[in-house]
Amino acid sequence: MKHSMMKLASSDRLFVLTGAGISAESGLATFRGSGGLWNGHRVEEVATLEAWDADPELVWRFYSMRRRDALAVEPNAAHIALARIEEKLGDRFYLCTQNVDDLHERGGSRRVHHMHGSLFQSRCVRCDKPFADQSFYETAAALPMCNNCGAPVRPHIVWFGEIPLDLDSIYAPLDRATVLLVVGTSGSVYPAAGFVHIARQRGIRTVYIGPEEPANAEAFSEVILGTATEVLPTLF
Ligand code: BJW
Ligand code: ZN
Repeated sequence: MKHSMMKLASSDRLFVLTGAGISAESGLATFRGSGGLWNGHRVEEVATLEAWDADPELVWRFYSMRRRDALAVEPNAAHIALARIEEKLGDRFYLCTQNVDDLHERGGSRRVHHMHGSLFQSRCVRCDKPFADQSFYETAAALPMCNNCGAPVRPHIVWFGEIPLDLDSIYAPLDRATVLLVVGTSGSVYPAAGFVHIARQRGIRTVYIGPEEPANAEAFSEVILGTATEVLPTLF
């Protein structure tokens, strides 16, 4: 379906799911497709517990690079548009992102659920409590250890095979939403890729925005082909 104006009723509740595509126009690489490689590694090779166990230095170099990249870019018009919609809708708006960057927050969003973790937090593998961390760990000698117990500190990121953060707090607003808006995600990583199926079963409007059809396109009631910054500021 081609571009259609999104109209919300005052009683609507909007659930927004974003993916790497919303940060693409800020200059951050997406995971899949062109530019989706890092030093010849696929994301599946650096974003797993197996990778961490085998080579924590490689994993920390990857996430240190991701921190550097995120620190060097700015939120774009799509992040800012979502912050404006939150301002208008208040608690009838819920933002869930798969992204670990902080561009939604820097774009003005107040409440953001980072289901796959946060780039600027780390946690001790034993104490398990996340803490703010903007450091780079790029050599074996520099790998961080817990001040408390001496165990290794890892990125506060949800890797393949790990359970996304606080899923219960996602499903409640998803079950109450009257519109699901999904932006810039390939629809290939679960459980996020299944949110549209849950919404569709309840018969609500499900809208996708991105330059190409996602893997789960057939589940959406509307697919708007365009980039996040082209389309999001024109909605509502
Ligand atoms: C633009 C644009 C522009 C470009 N504007 N758009 C078989 C079947 C089903 C499931 C599984 C399975 N085998 C394994 C699983 C489970 C697995 C999974 O889904 N694997 C698939 C690969 C098959 N999932 C998990 O392991 C998850 N955990 C889990 O399932 O636990 C079990 C459980 C769950 C629930 C209940 C009970 C039990 C955990 C997944 C963790 C994902 N982690 C990563 C890396 C860590 C974060 C990081 O380092 O940043 O998260 S993987 C990576 O993919 C990252 C992303 O958040 C995630 C999604 O990627 P995204 O955002 O979709 O990016 P791309 O690159 O794929 O797409 C970009 C899109 O943008 C494209 O479509 C472009 O067109 C578009 N675009 N420019 C708008 N300007
Ligand atoms: Zn510890």
